[in-house]
Formats: sequence, C-alpha cells, structure tokens
Amino acid sequence: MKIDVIISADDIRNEKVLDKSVVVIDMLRATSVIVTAVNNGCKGVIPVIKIEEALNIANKDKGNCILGGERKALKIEGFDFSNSPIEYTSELVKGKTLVMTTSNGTRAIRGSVGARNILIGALINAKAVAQKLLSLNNDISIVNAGTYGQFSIDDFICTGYIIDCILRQKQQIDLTDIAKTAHYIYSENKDLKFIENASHFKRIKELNLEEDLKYCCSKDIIDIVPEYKNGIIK
Ligand code: 3SL
Ligand code: MG
Repeated sequence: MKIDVIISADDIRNEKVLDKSVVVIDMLRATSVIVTAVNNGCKGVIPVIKIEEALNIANKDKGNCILGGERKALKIEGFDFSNSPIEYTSELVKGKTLVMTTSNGTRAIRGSVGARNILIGALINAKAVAQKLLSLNNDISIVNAGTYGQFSIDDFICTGYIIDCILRQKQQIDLTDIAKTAHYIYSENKDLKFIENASHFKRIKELNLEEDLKYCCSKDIIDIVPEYKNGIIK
C-alpha cells in the first residue's frame, strides 16, 4: 500500500488518482460541511462547480433540495446555507439533498473522478477515514483541496493526522516524500495550533467565524465516511 498527497485542486492529474483510493480534504470548510450534513441525515450532497449549475439542479426539485456553499467564504445570494458546518443541523438537513458549490472543495471532489473510491475527509472524521482506507487495501492519494490553487497548511496537517492514524495500525506502508513530510509536520504539531498560520484560517477568523474554526479543528467527533459515487455523495 502506497500513500501519495496532492497539494491543491489545481494539481490533480488523472494519472495521480486513477484507480486509487482518494480522500478529498478541505477541512476549512467544505469537507467538514459535507461530513456534518451527511452525519445529520442529509440524503446526499451534489457537488457542483458553478453557481448556475447548482441553482438549475435545485430548482428542478425545490421541495427536496437545499443550496449551500460560498464564494470568498461568504454565503451566495439566493442560497439557503453558507459554508459554515454548524448551520447544517439535523433539523434543517434531514432527508434533504444538498446541492453545494465552493471555491476549492467541490472542485477537488469533481477533479478526482477516475479514482476507484472518492472518500470525503476532514479532521472531524479522520480516524474513520483511516479505518476505511485500510479496509479498502488499495494505493491511496490524499487530495488536498488547498486554497485557490495554492498549498494550504490546514489540509496538509489533516493529511498528516490521517497518515498517523493509518500508521498506528499498519506499518508496512510506502509513503512518498510529500506524504512523509505531511506526517512529520503533523507529528511535530499534534495540538493542531500550527493550523492557525494558514492564510485561510486567518480569513475565516477575520469573518468572526471562530465557532467554525473550533468545530473544524476537532479531531474524530464523527465516525462516518461519506463517499462520492455517480455524481452524489452519500
Ligand atoms: O474552498 C472551499 O471549498 C471552501 O471550503 C472555502 S471556505 O472555507 O468556505 O471559505
Ligand atoms: Mg479549504
């Protein structure tokens, strides 16, 4: 079993994900939203790239669909939810299909098509993701959504933690240099405080979304692993 890491949605190349077990990570905040929504009974999440595409899908099934996501970290006009995971309570999402578009996360999910499995990961479900990857017993590509095509500290630390959870159960794993680096950086920063240096962490903080940051930086509070298959995450 081999583990590789892709550092941003812009860096995904088909041969890097083809037939792999992929985990897409956008811990701030898209994949934290998806994990939370599915855990709270959301029927499925449809990740799309464009706002118009999201509106078209949702308008065809108004009673069942809810719209969520962001541009520049802010709620999109006409949408029901922003990209704040704590908004996605079971009262509001149970039985609904979430149509979602975000700047980096949904792009990374769609860009991973061609992988054997596309799992949705964040710090909040990291241990469960590691367990699922071990059970799939396939080579792994951990796709960091990154931030607007750039490397992002938050996703990289989360990657290191998932690798750490895997290595605690199975030592015979071949790590690429970048996977070793992610694991090393996490090992030196297990309290996760280093994430505060991420430019996107600072952006969310400037928006006074401290509750989101606290929630997204909580390890293993959810034990489900959503998977993207045939256009929908369940
Ligand atoms: O880039 C994304 O997909 C979003 O998660 C970014 S934000 O945290 O909602 O601004
Ligand atoms: Mg992000």
